[in-house]
Amino acid sequence: MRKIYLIISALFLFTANNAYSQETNIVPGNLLVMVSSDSDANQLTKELSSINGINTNFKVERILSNSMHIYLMTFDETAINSTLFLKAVQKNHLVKIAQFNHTFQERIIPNDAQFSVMWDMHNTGISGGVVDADIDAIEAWDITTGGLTADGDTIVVAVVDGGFDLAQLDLNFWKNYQEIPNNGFDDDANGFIDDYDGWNGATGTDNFASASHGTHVSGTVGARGNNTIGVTGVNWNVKVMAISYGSGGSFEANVVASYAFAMDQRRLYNQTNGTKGAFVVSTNSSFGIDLAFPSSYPLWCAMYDSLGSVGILSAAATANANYNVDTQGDIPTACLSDWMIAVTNTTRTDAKNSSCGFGATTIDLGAPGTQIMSTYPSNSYSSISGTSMATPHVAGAVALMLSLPCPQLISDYKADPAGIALMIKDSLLGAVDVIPSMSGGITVTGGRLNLHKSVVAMQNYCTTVDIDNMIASTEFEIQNVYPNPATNQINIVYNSYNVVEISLTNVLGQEIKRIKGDTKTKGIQHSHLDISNLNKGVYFVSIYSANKKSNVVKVIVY
Ligand SMILES: [Ca+2]
Ligand SMILES: [Ca+2]
Ligand SMILES: [Ca+2]
Ligand SMILES: [Ca+2]
Repeated sequence: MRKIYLIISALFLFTANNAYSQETNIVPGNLLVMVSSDSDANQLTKELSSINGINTNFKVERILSNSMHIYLMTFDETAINSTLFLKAVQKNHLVKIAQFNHTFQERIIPNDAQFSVMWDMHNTGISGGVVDADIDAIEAWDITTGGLTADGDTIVVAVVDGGFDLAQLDLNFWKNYQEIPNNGFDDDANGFIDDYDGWNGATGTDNFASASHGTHVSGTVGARGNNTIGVTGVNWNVKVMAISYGSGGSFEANVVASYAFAMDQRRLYNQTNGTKGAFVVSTNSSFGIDLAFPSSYPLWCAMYDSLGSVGILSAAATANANYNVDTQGDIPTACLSDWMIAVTNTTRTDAKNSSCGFGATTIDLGAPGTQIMSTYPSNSYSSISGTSMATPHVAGAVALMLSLPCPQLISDYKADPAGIALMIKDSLLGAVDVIPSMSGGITVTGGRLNLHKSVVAMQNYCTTVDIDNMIASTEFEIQNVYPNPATNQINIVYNSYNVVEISLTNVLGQEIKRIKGDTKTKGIQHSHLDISNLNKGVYFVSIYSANKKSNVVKVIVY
């Protein structure tokens, strides 16, 4: 029995450390605490001078604001787990707000030579632009600039396009190191012979024409950031998997073959726990057919569900013509797949480009796509326009969101690739900046991509995981939420003898629902919450009584 208890304790501690592990800038033994009145600070140190018999050495270090009753307080971080202690302080009745003390640096602008004209990332008003009509990339890069996942996976975006200049020095292409190139043999037994540099769905080789369009799109997703040369990708350190549907105009058959390569690589990665294949998290598609309807393209549209089933989202460019895709059609952006994100084109003034598609039910959001500076063949750079240029901002954003050092996010994604992919999409769409040019029937969200808010939504996912259970509390606590994942209704089991309210929030911290709980007698209570009208994604349940808040439990709605 004792052995089991020890194992459970170890698991809880592991979770506790994970929950804040993405915060590398915590000052050890420091807390910032806001209390209700001045006398409360000393009272607080008395009440929490020991926890479970451990001497915390909790002290007031100095007053930070007299008028707001905010204190810098210290504790012995060698004696008690910092996360546990913070939770205990947060739960104390005298405390309004408590948090860790953090170090910070000056915000860094990347040193890439062309960055000053990259209004899409950071709009300073250059060339008639509007200040901050951008994706807030600088702010996002304060949190993460890319790199491996928390579990050490190399993150890959599959760019399906005509051709690529694989030798562009500012680009960072995926290679299949399990495959020996040009020996006529499928060395890694993944079903593709000599697929070393990527895949050409038209020729069945890994040879590509060097084309400006695919080279430009690849740079927006993931040009090497802060390397002094050229441009800065949305993600500074991500692998671009080059996939070609053939040069120039092509055939739908080649599109299907191209997507199948990305899907097979990710499926193999999932099946082999990362020893083979590739961790493709998004495709990018900057091509399509104007004024076409999904009914004639069932296989093409079905590819997005197939990609989604293994955990891959697909960012797709809508038409470069000003018409309503809802009624007049477009392939692929009228396809109905939940895993496809349809993108239209905004300008440096946050206007809608005058030549791009729209649709209140089909086109999810806008992203910068007008006069976008990115990589060109032969180590050159060029500014061009189109929905093609908007879409890779979204594909790069998905990859950046997954680069957060958040073990919980990655383990959840690996356990449920399709479900967490949808959560990531919902988080990105929920994080847009709502702007007039994208509202009023133009897009589903009414907004333009915001990279910073998208990354913050993922951080919220990480930090809101349930760690409160570790503090022994028999008075006021959610004990179970079931079923989980859920689709129509959740049942909440909690312990309280006061009238409570049950609150449901999304990953952005916005409250979606609040209902009165069924509290009759002291002890265990059961309440139901209707969730049938919610979007798929991740939500958090907590209960309130007067000013007390319970632990938080994560629920997946599918
Ligand atoms: Ca900005
Ligand atoms: Ca192979
Ligand atoms: Ca080979
Ligand atoms: Ca660069």
